[in-house]
Amino acid sequence: MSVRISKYRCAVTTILLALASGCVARQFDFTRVVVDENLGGRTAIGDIDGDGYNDIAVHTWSANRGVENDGKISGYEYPTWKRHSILEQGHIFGVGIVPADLDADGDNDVVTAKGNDGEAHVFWYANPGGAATAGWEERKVATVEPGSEGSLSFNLERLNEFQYHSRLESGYEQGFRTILATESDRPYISRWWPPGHIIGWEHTFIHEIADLMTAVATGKPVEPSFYDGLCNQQVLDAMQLAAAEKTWVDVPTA
Ligand SMILES: [Ca+2]
Ligand SMILES: [Ca+2]
Repeated sequence: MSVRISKYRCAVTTILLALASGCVARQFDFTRVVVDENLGGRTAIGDIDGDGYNDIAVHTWSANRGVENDGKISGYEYPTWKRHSILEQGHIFGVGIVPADLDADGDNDVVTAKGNDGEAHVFWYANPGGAATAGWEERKVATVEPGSEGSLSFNLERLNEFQYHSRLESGYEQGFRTILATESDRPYISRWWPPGHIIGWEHTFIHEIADLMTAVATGKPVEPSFYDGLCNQQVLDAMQLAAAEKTWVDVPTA
């Protein structure tokens, strides 16, 4: 048995060495290109002018975290990287920019945020088509309403984090901060790894079953309940109906 293990280890070691040597020997030949040495910001990749090649959209913050009116939204055209202005002057702020064909006309539009730490709005800019060098129409999607005492924000793609903003702090300390919710005094996480180690999507189902079995065993209700699920579905149904009919829709009381 020991001979077999030794041969197996030897074979594995040989394969790993071969892979490692292959990785070391392989060269990636990148050329550094400066797209714009005077303007920077959050970037996104997408075909802006519809020629089949990806361009770069850049979202440049205004001074003083969006307070000043000097932010810009730009498109840099591949392969010349010539800059075209999508918005030349605005209170540009927020976490980034996303190219997407919102109006399904075949051209990528861009979605981004405007505002500052005290107020925020979501806008999309309609691609005029063709070379897309000018004429981007600004269309407002929503105003983000901050809470009177602060705000919480959660992104499902970052399951272990949330964004926290408190208005109770002094003005110069205010702003969203990212909290990694893996300390053991938070619900559920104490059943898993030490602080700083994240859990994933599958763990939510394990706890869902555990909560259900505990509720059955103890006779105590569990939350969220089927009633909470019904309320959630009613909100989603109202959103779909509002989008289809392009009007406000009341959410029924469950
Ligand atoms: Ca392009
Ligand atoms: Ca479009």
